Amino acid sequence: MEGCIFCKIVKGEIPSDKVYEDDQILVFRDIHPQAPVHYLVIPKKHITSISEVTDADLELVGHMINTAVRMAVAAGIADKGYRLVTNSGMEGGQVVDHMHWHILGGRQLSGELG
Ligand code: DGP
Repeated sequence: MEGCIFCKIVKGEIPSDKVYEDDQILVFRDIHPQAPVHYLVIPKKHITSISEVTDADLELVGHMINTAVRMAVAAGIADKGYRLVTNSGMEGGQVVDHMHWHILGGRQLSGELG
């Protein structure tokens, strides 16, 4: 989508520190990490937020979650525990309007996003 930062990352117009990529999704390091491991999982297709997901996207969302779990294992944070969270809308704390799942771990998390 025009003007979307994460669509620009998908297209390679903005650089990112990629951790995983396939034809449907991209995983990269958050630019402002809130934990020792802080990755973002995004669909290549522009979906504004989890609230905009349709039945046609359910397989894609499942693939994102499944990949996030695999990334947590690969990052070595799965045994001690981690958080997988997506913010939706202004009061949900969503700043970038392209659906993304945060993978956070590597320290004790508490509170809201920890
Ligand atoms: P949220 O508040 O859930 O919309 O989180 C947006 C996250 O995106 C925030 O943790 C910072 C991250 N972010 C914003 N712009 C960029 C960028 O250009 N590159 C990377 N790697 N992360 C970004």
